[in-house]
Amino acid sequence: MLKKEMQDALNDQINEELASAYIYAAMVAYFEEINMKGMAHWMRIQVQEELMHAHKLFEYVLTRGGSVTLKAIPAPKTNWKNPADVWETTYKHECHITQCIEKLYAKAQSLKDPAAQSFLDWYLNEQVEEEANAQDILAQIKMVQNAPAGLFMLDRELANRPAPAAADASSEANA
Ligand code: OFO
Repeated sequence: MLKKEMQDALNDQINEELASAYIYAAMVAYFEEINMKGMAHWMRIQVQEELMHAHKLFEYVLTRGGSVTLKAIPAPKTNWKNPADVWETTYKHECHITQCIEKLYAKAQSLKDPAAQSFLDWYLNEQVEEEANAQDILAQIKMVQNAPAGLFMLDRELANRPAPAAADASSEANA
């Protein structure tokens, strides 16, 4: 049985993941508005990833006999200075989520809940990938942001991000 303190912390993380999906959905709209179709595609996949992160937590709380409490999701920011600004926001947001997961893991340790620790291992590993993805794209966009041809090429490259089902299968196979 899940302790209430752990359950509440997991519910907070469900909210963080749904808020992440909302933030990235706002970025999809921004990229579509400025006609960066590849970046919009990348962010659409990211929205699906975040919903999957929320879903895994949701199911875990229920599987452990806990209660899921869904809370309000804050309205996301909806405009940015330029594409680099969006990727900077994305990278910082992923660093914030990593801190949330680390706190959640520390709570599972302090509450002596090894099952929750084991469950959260997946999220710790996922955050390494999430931060690295955002950091790589941010570094690339900083190199090309004043060169339209480079920006065009990067946008085309980001259009190749695979659908989450394929991405998850490979991350689980590598786990
Ligand atoms: Fe982007 O990792 Fe979940 O929130």
